[in-house]
Amino acid sequence: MSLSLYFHPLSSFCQKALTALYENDVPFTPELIDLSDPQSRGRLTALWPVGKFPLLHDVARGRVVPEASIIIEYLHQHYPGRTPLLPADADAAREVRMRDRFYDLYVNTPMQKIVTDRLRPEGQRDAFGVEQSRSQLRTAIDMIEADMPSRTWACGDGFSMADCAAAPALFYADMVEPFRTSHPKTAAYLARLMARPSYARALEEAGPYLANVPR
Ligand SMILES: N[C@@H](CCC(=O)N[C@@H](CS)C(=O)NCC(=O)O)C(=O)O
Repeated sequence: MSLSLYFHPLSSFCQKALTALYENDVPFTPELIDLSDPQSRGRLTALWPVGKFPLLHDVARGRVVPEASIIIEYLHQHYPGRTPLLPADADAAREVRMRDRFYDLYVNTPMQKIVTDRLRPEGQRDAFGVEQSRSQLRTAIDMIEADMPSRTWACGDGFSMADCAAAPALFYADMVEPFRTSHPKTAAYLARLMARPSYARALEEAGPYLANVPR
C-alpha cells in the first residue's frame, strides 16, 4: 500500500484527515503514534521534525505531506474518489478553502488551547489566553449559527474539505464551550456531521480514547 498516515485517533486534526480518507475509501496503512512515547514520537519526527500530526507518507511518490488541509488537497489531486473534497470551480474552491481556514483557526485552534491548558502543571496555566480563546470560539459559533440555516454542509449542498475541518472542531468545541442548547442550527449541523459515515467512523475509532480528554 502506497499511503501511510501517522496519526492518533483522538487528535482533532488527525480526525480531519481520516474523514477525508474514509470519505473516498482511500486505502492507507495506519501508523498510530503515541506522542508521550519517545520511540513512537521518533517515528513521526524522523519524517517531520515539527512533530505534529497528521502526516501522510506517500511511499510510491516519495512524498511526505504534513498539515491536514494540504493532505486533503494532495488526496484530492492524486487519490480522487466519489466525493470531490474541493470543487472544480475556482470561486467555489476558494470558498471551501476559506471555510476550512475558518474552522481550523477560529474553532479548532481555540478549542485546543482550552483543552491543552488543562494539561499544564498547576501554576503554569494561561487563564488570560484561555479566556481569549473562549471569546474567539463563542464569536465563531455565533457566526456559524447565523450562516447555517441556508446550508446543509459548510459550503452548501456538497460535502467538502471544510466539513472535514468542521466535524472534529465542532465536536470538541461542544465539549469545552457547549452550544447545543444555545445554537440549534450549529447543533443540527454537528449532528449531520456525526451521522456522515466518514466522520462517524473516525469518531468511533476515537471512542476508546475519549475518556482521556482532560475536563
Ligand atoms: N496545522 C496543523 C496542526 C496539527 C496539530 O496541531 N496537531 C496536534 C494534534 S491535534 C499535534 O500534533 N500536537 C502535538 C504537539 O503539538 O506536540 C494541521 O493542520 O495539521
